[in-house]
Amino acid sequence: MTERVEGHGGELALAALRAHGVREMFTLSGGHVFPLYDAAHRTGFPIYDVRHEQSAVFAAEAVAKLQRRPGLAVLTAGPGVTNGVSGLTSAFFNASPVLVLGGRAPQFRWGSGSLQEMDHLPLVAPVTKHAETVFSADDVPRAVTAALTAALTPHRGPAFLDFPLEAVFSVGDADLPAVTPPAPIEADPDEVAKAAALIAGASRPVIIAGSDVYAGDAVEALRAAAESLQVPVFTNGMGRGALPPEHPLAFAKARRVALKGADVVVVVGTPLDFRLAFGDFGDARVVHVVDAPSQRAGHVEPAASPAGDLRLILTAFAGHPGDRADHADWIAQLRTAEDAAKARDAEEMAAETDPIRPARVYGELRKVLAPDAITIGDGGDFVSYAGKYLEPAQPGSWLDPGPYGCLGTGMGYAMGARVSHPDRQICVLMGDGAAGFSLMDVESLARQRLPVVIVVGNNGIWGLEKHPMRAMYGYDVAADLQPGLRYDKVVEALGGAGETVEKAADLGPALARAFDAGVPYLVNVLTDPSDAYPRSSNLA
Ligand SMILES: Cc1ncc(C[n+]2csc(CCOP(=O)(O)OP(=O)(O)O)c2C)c(N)n1
Ligand SMILES: [Mg+2]
Repeated sequence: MTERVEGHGGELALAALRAHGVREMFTLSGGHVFPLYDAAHRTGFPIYDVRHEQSAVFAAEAVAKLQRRPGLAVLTAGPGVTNGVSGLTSAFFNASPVLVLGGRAPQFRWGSGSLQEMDHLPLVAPVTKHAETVFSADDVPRAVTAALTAALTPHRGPAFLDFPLEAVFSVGDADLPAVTPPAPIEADPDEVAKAAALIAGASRPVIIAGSDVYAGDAVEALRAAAESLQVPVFTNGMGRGALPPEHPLAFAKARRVALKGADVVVVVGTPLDFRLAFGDFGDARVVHVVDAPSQRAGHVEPAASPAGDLRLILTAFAGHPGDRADHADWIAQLRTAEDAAKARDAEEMAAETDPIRPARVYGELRKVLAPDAITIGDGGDFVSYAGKYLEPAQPGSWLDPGPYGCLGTGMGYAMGARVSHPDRQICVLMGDGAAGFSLMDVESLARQRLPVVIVVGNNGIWGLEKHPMRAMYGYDVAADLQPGLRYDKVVEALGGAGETVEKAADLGPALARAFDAGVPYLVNVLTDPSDAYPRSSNLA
């Protein structure tokens, strides 16, 4: 039965949003979107506001990533929307179902030079799955439903609507469209069987599982497939923690050995991009499992590439009816490499150096992080180390910016994470450079009583740029920041608290205070600027 709704454009939008399970909005004030606030305010729909629109979109993205439901940002016309474009683009790269609702200058005098008059669609269309201007209030529920359906349909991604002033302020009525979850895409069964046979028959197979495994609620199916076919599993993005670290098939450190030795590499739910050597694993054959045909890589010729609902595909892998080659020696070989790397890491994480090296920060952090803690990385080298030394114990508890690599996600992701999980530890790992993009939003967190812990790896430089530039040119420019800057004092001034740590022995107590503080708390760790994360390609 369809429900009839009436009211102004804001009320009509909210009715459709609620029907899809949207439970809050992130925004920065602007008159063009007042009706959306009015509808929210009068019905107790939570509004969280920020100091820069990028944080609103990143917060919405964190909700979408963590909770696997749509996240909503409401941005005012013109500059509000343009400030949100990097967030939208990140959501597009990450396949996050984010909806941005934008204000828009009035249609009836379009072209006369109204305040903030610009056509947003050409800007956002390339980075959204659905972008539309909604010209009448009556049309709002249909448009919201269409946008959210597009966002939630694999391959997922952001959607954008804008409302001309007179459309959102005027009153209309409409039927609330029924909410129908997207039907699972069924992969070609022959392709699935071919892939399963390749993996089962391989001598040295490896699985690399990425964000879409979590987004597609296929974590259990991944585990079943890995166990049934006895394949070691590596993860990236939101896939991290998909197998608990103590699982006999869970690997993290032996990746290089695994990819060098593998004869079949199975990449599930993540693109064959720069993070995975563009899908070039030497002589190994590649199986690319994707959640929609659009995600098949055009630059690689995989041996098989089933495209469809990941849960169904992985479940079919688990039920592969044929024989399985014995992988015990291969798994044991990787376990040896994994254990050796872990022992090296443990030494680095305990090292007593002056100045502190990033590894030690993570060594201390591991002692205080709960298994369900949510860790967020925003920065260069400091975050690469976080990826190396932190082992998420649960899927959906690690937020990195994804392949778009946009600095500035920190406080927005933190806000979305805190709103999603009021009772879990939220810890942002930030470079001092990255801090400059979003630290002002500590004010938003403090004012709205959203405590989080921020650990800054303060090396006084844009490390991930300075070191490579020196290596390339023998000098560097535009890569220095003020050494020893008191980012903790900034947070204090904004309503939080914090402290600076210079000695490794002081890290543990400082982190303990941070997680007990009940306000945004920044631990400003002065780290060794000469320390550079070892990487083969340094362009970022
Ligand atoms: C919005 C944006 N601007 C610039 C870059 C390029 N970039 C990548 S890493 C990096 C340095 C980050 O420095 P910092 O946050 O201090 O971390 P560090 O490498 O020093 O640990 C820069 C500038 C980017 N990825 N995103
Ligand atoms: Mg730095």
